[in-house]
Amino acid sequence: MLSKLCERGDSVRSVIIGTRDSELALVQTHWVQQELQQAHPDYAIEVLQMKTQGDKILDVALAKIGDKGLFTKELEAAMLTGRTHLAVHSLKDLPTTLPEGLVLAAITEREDPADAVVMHGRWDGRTLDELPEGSVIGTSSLRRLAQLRSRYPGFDFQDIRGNLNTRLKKLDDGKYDAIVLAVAGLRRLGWHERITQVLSPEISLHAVGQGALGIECRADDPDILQLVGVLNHLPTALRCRAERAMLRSLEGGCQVPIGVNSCFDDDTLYLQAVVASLDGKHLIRAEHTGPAREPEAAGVTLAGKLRANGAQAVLDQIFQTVGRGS
Ligand code: DPM
Repeated sequence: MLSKLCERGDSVRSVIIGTRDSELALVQTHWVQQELQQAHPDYAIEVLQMKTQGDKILDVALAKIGDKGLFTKELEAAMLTGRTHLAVHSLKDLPTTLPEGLVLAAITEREDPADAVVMHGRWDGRTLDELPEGSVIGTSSLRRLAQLRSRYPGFDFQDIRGNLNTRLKKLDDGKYDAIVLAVAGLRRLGWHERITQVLSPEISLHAVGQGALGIECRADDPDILQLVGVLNHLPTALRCRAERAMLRSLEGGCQVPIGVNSCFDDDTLYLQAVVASLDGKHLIRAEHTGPAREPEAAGVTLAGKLRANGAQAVLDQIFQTVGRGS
């Protein structure tokens, strides 16, 4: 299939990566392009940029859109119609159930998956603990909102949209006292110096798959499956497969306030997770330790423990408010 599609000149075959055209997506995709090109010098690794639905509706609060695969649908259609061979996603933006015919072919080594605070200059040197009541904290993540609201009920949480540069500018303009973002995104875009505090798992459990990239391709494309295999990082893949199995089992989309933390050591997976109500009043927690050779089973068991601790009622309430999301 591949050779038929992309014969180019005598021997060089081109492999086309589809990507969103956001700055972060492009940095991530170019990294993947470089890695693949190094590992497979006989191929020409190319990039095709496109806009997804999520890139087009920037002024609506993400949580209110609630459509499945907001940032992935167009990229997936391009693979299914043969315009591209693979897609690079922030794993946390990739729904846990993929369209028929597509698979998660590789998961790259994870950046620090934690959340980070970027403080306004007027509070230089302070942490969230040291901000006064009423401080305005910018986030559009329901997961961050719920966990932070539980710990800091006195803060005024406000939505913030736009890409990283836009958000940093809104912060600098003085509309917010602090904003919360992923360490991984800030690092990849070269903004790590703006991080004033990395949030510990006690304060904020990260999103499922946060910090890792997911490489998606067609299930019936063995050449590409093999080609992208070099990108798979086993410890990250085991952790993320367990995290995704937990999320899939809870039927929570990427906009449902579910946080997780995982660790892989000595063939064992250590998992902890939280399901939080939007007002931050109910945080249902659970932990699970299990053999890493069955990451999905570990994730499903963790989901079962969350349910046993009362997560379903919290989830039902959230689904009523924001829909099931993606
Ligand atoms: C998802 C969430 C956010 C992104 C929700 C969450 C943050 C939304 C927002 C599922 N995807 O984390 O609870 O703040 O408006 C996103 C970011 C990255 C990938 C940015 C970020 C970079 C980190 C990574 C948006 N997707 O989380 O600050 O690659 O994991």
